[in-house]
Amino acid sequence: MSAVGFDIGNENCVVAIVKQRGIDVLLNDESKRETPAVVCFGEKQRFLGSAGAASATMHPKMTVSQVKKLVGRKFADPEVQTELQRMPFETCEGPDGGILVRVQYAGEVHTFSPVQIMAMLFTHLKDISEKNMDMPVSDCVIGVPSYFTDLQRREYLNAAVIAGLKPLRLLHDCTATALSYGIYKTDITNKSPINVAFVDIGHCDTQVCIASFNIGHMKILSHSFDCSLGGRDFDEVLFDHFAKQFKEEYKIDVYANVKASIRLRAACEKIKKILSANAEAPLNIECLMDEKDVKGHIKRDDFERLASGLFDRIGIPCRKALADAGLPLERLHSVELVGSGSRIPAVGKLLTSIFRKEPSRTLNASECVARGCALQCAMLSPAFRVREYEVQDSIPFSIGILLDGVPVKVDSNDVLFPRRHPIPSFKALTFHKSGTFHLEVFYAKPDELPSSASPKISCFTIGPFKSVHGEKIKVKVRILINLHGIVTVDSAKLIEEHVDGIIARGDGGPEMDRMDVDPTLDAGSASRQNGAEDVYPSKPSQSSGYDARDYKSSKKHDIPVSVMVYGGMSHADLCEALEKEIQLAQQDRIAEQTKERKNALESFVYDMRNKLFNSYRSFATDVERDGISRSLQQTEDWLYDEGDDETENAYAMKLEDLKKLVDPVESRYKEEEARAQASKDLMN
Ligand code: ATP
Ligand code: K
Ligand code: MG
Repeated sequence: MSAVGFDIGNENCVVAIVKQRGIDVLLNDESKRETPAVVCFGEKQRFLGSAGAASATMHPKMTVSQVKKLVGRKFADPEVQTELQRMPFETCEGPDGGILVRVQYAGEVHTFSPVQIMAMLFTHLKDISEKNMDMPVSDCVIGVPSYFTDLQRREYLNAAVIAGLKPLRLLHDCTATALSYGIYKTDITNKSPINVAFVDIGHCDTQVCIASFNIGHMKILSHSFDCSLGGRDFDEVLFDHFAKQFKEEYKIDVYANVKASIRLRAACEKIKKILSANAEAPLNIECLMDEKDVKGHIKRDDFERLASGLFDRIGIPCRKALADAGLPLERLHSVELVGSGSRIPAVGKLLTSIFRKEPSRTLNASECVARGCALQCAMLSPAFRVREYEVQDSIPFSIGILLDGVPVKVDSNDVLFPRRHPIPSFKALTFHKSGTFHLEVFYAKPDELPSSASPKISCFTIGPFKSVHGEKIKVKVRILINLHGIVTVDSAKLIEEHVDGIIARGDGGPEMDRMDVDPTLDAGSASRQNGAEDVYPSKPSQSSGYDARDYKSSKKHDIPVSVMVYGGMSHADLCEALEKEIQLAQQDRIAEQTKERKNALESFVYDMRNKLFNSYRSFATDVERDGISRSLQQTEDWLYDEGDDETENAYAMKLEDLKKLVDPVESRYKEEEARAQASKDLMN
């Protein structure tokens, strides 16, 4: 068993695993700790991660990146349209209004949904971990932005399933970071918790959370974000600056040229990084477009001035997180800065002015999310024993429920799970119904959502069930916010009872936020009947918190529950995507193996030619040597000609044939070697 954590960034992915003595970040094929989040479609196979990134400038249209931004979104969404305009690959609208990426692959046009592309990245990361650990990997924890909607979380899970992974939890990026900070924090006394702000500036987004650490326990007090502000926006500022400059100076329009744009953007990202360590940076691109070489240069001060609007924006989620947590500044113990986008020095200065504390960089800025995820995976996996440590996260957006179209009110409030409610948690609602009914789950406060997210989440159908003579029956429905932060109905029970005035009560544990709700939750009925709501903290209590009468004379029957997720993948879609991924992965494997076989044949030819005229020389007759030599030459010619693009088997057969020819010579040589060794041994 293994415990793996994945951080899938817009730009970089990181894989961490739990080892006996701590957590390791795994190296990819290029021995790097970060793997580009890129999928490239080649003529015969896909190139994933670093291999994909290597081809980005060569085959921009076949190289898909930043797909994380597209998961669970609609093609017509104006924000998506702006995103897509920046991306060099082709897209179109899917039949369900979703996004489809169109690529030329293996001589045909293929379309893939963002979930499928995401699954390809997962497949690659799974591969990296399996190669490193030399065992199959499926249990994992995956980092997700805190602003991900229910749909985006479900889509992530689908992508993981397509890749053959089993996520034990989707963990908010900042929570993972906070966990990798808190578990090692040993200077906490039980007197008062310490509160820490975590600011993560990535490539496309900025996330902030305030966490409170106690002995053996951490709690997220607030999450906030700007989901369209990250490192790439700083690149864009530089890009605009130089594109304008080049228009005047060289009369070229970089915007109008895809390849030139990609190259200038990449150069700007480099300049930005140089400016993090230097006061100025040069720019030189040969033959950018129209056969013109361009030159430029910029000072850090000028860059900071150009990007001042972006710095102002970073302050907004920081202040919001503080306000939401209800913490005065003096109760903030420290500020931790993570995410590689935060390496711009001015970010530190800005945060110092906001939090009135210089931010610390205690954690590894690019690895902390993956490390926290791996740790959480080990904590959730029965195969590992990790120190008792409770991670209490909270939901980012308020959730409400409609019963057959009418809001279910809790304390005359439309919100069933308010923002910042703990993850996981559940509420049991009691309804009085005579037949199938629908519970519509929605985001109750659309202002809280990222601007283009839909407030519609999902619709649960409870039923069918039978009632005698159309009488209303008591139905108890448990609504769960699961570990992934997804709303589900995890059970619906029909309660047949014969005692009047029954109230089911929850067990008031220390953290219980029990509340009584309007008992007549059946919106269709005017009569008030008895009913109540049980609210449990994350674990339902085993102790007898129920009025004994409750169940004495009641029987419970499970009622079927089905769900329809707005904009989600159907089961059939998922199965089809799974099949497809298996097929593509198989194709990649074949292509890789073929390459290996071809290389093996090629090196055999060179190696044998060399040996034939050196070490094997005296062990072959002239006739043998001529024959072998001729065959080697023929094979070499074949490899450059019609054998350039052959099957794995064809290369293997050729190699076999050559080996057969060389065998007698080789065994004579080896016999002689053995004899020489034996007599040497005898002498000693
Ligand atoms: P996201 O969190 O948005 O999904 P990500 O996790 O892939 O994306 P990170 O790897 O944390 O993002 O950060 C990538 C960003 O950091 C890029 O924009 C990159 O240019 C920027 N970056 C990396 N090194 C530096 C540096 N030395 N100075 C400034 N920016 C840097
Ligand atoms: K990352
Ligand atoms: Mg990140």
